[in-house]
Amino acid sequence: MGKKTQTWLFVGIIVAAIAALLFYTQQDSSGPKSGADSSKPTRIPIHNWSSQVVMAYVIGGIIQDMGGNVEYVPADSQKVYESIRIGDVDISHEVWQSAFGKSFDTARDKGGVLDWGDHEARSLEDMGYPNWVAEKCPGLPNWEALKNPDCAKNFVTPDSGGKGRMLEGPQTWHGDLIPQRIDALGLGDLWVVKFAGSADALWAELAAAKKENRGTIIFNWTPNFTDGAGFTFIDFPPYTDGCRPADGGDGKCGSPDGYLKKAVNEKWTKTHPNAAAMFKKLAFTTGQIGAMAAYVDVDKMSHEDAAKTWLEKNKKVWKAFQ
Ligand code: TMO
Repeated sequence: MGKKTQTWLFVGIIVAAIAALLFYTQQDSSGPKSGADSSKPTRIPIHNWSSQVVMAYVIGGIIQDMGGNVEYVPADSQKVYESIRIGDVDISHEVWQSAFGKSFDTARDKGGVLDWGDHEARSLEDMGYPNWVAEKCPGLPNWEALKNPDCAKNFVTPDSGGKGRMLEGPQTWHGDLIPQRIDALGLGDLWVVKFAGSADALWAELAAAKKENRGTIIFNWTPNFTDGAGFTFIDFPPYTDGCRPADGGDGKCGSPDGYLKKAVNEKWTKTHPNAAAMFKKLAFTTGQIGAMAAYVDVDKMSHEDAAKTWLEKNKKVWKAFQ
């Protein structure tokens, strides 16, 4: 073989090798080989309460640990189920029955959204008070204690027009659910419901009421950082299917002992089978979710740092989902 021919043969082999390499890397990124997840990011929604945001980064961290990619998408907590249905968002990791059950059911029934199972934690979302407030309204936690004008007067604030004030969360969570209920139960002459602009405004109200030693009733939920910190939910008449005005009822009912669910876009389960299997297994307890919130609302960590800390301290918990 002449020197020239040898050189050209060598160049030919190199070119073929590069072409083969390019072909295989291309194959890799253009879709899953059998059993592997697509490299397309899993889009995880971010809402406006602490455990949800921390858990978004926790789940993102678990997926990244499996070699997957993630993207965080700020999203409205009601509209997100339709976004998942049409494929703009891939998963939801905190579907709270009381607040979002109806939006979730509507999207699931249209097709494209799957129920991906419940967390171990049960959920409750309702009006309540820090325990030291009980003495300002004898008869609590029974809701009928609120019928007493001597109770309501201890909850008057400058913006309440002489009525007792209840502070609901942001209106995006439940619309007029609580004002409707207060009216339906005949409490409208004594009580007025105001909306907080953010979850932080609820916690600021707890601190301010304590400092001023005045009564306060706020919207709160469990699992949350307030679990075990002396917060009591008011006992309203029990929830029954269909009792809410949005479901055709008279609205004279409290919130359900609810599920805390996960939901997914159906196509994502096919393009990301490994992440989907992990997410189906993933189920957090009340204590685990409360801790995620506490890192932010008590320890004042950023959501990302809270997630990192949680992942570091709970490796056994999340490795078992993979
Ligand atoms: C949905 N939330 C936890 C704020 O009640």
